[in-house]
Amino acid sequence: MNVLTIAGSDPSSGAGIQSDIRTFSAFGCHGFTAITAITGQNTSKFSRIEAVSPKMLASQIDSVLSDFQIHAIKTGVLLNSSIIKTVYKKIAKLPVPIIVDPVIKSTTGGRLLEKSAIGDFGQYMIPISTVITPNIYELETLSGKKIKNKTDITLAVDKLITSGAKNVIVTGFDQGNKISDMVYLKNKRFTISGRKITLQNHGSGCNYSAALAASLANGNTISESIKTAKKFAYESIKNSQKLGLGLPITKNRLAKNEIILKNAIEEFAAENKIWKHIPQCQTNFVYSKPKPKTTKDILGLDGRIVQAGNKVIVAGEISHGGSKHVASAVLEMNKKFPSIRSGVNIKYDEKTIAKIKKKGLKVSYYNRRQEPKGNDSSVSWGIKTAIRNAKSPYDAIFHKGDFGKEPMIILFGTDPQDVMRKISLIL
Ligand code: PXL
Repeated sequence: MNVLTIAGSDPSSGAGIQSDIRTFSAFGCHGFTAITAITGQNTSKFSRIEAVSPKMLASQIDSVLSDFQIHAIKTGVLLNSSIIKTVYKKIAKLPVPIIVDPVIKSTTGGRLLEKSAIGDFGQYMIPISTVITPNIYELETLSGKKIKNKTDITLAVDKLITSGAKNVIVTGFDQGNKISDMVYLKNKRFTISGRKITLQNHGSGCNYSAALAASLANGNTISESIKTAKKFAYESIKNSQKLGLGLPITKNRLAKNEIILKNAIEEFAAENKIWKHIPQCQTNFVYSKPKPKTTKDILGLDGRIVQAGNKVIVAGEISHGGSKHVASAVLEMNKKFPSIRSGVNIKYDEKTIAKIKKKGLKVSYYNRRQEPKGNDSSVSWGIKTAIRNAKSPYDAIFHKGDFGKEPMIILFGTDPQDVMRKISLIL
């Protein structure tokens, strides 16, 4: 599919059109560009920005639109009123999704939208957006409302909706150790929370909005594209590289499943006091490809996450078929609920179960004493028994052991990040 980005040039290639092209490629899309402004910047210093002439911008957009069918458009830096009006004239009537990333300032402090243009941005760009993706600062600027809490966010978003916004995603609402995107779609509102990465970086905002545009161009729904874009931006930050002297540059890549699992295992091992939750038979963390047939289709550690005093050690490598026990549990869960592809086992403790319930997670259990004799896989039988009457997937399943069998909890999720989100809820 074909995606057009109308945005600024960043010679350090961390943000702007250079980054957008890489993101579009990662989604198998061809990226087209119309440059609105040229910046002089690197990973530590923003030196200069100059807009191109409105005529030059119009010529670029015309050149692309007269030759190619475009399936989605993303806008980034628009700098001033004449650029905004030119973009509006050229794209307002096109029947394609328009993702508006209302960038105002760069992480390194450069001004990307002049103060005098904020009114026109609201008047022209907000009504033509299919989705607009402000961060908290951008939402405050566009709505004219100070934001201190969730209620303020909703009030500010409602103001953008009154100005013509259809779907609004407020990115990066910081709540201590988690960070949330608050999603306000035409027909539903929800929050996606994830674990905060402390790493500052150059390019993550561009990655998110470009991934959203590419996923929409590929024919996915807004809800699906939001999930994909979040995952993409998260992994791009996790795998960012310090190429220059300043901020790391994001990776713009759909991470391979091995890397997604490796990152989650590292996070798991770094959790405060996680050693208290490692059972005697140790821990494994697994991630399956879609529609697994056997445990060989599921990635896991061929060693274990091992408790060593007040620490844990990650032993072994990630490989297909590396786990038997947790992988069999995920395999069984996935047969009934195909969205569930990841899991981790932790030590059974009544307090942990109480916390799981208190956080609103869905939990079930099975009784190993009822296991039929001569059964091939205890855990497969157990999970099958525990979910027999389930209409939706469980977040956790436990058993209380049997003679010589250690009790255990297995946490499940759609992917390793989803499992880690649940881990941080209950620790
Ligand atoms: O990340 C926002 C952004 C977008 N586009 C360009 C930029 C920046 C931040 O520096 O330079 C061109």
